[in-house]
Amino acid sequence: MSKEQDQDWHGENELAIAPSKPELQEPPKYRVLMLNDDYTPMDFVIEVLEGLFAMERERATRTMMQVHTEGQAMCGIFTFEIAEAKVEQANSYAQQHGHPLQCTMEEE
Ligand code: TYC
Repeated sequence: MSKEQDQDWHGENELAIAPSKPELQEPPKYRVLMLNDDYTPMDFVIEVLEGLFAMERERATRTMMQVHTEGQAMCGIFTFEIAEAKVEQANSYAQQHGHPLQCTMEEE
């Protein structure tokens, strides 16, 4: 028991108040971002957004165009482990196909 919790308990003959249950914290969330480059074909980017980020063709196309014109766009929000896995899968899939496409992640 921590010092703070212990101080909630009083000696005999005093009202004893049980320490409240520690509240569960939401796990932190991470944004996966896709970055622009000059070489990855647009169709390949759309394929990655559909296959790895479960986007419909229309949304994948809009997201790809946002990356192309603004430099980056968000692909999704995930827990740390899922975001890390998506970034790794996107980057290695692009590398296997000889494209410089890069995803990165940041805390929300
Ligand atoms: N800029 C690339 C091109 O003109 C297309 C592109 C879009 C590349 C999005 C990467 O994440 C990206 N072929």
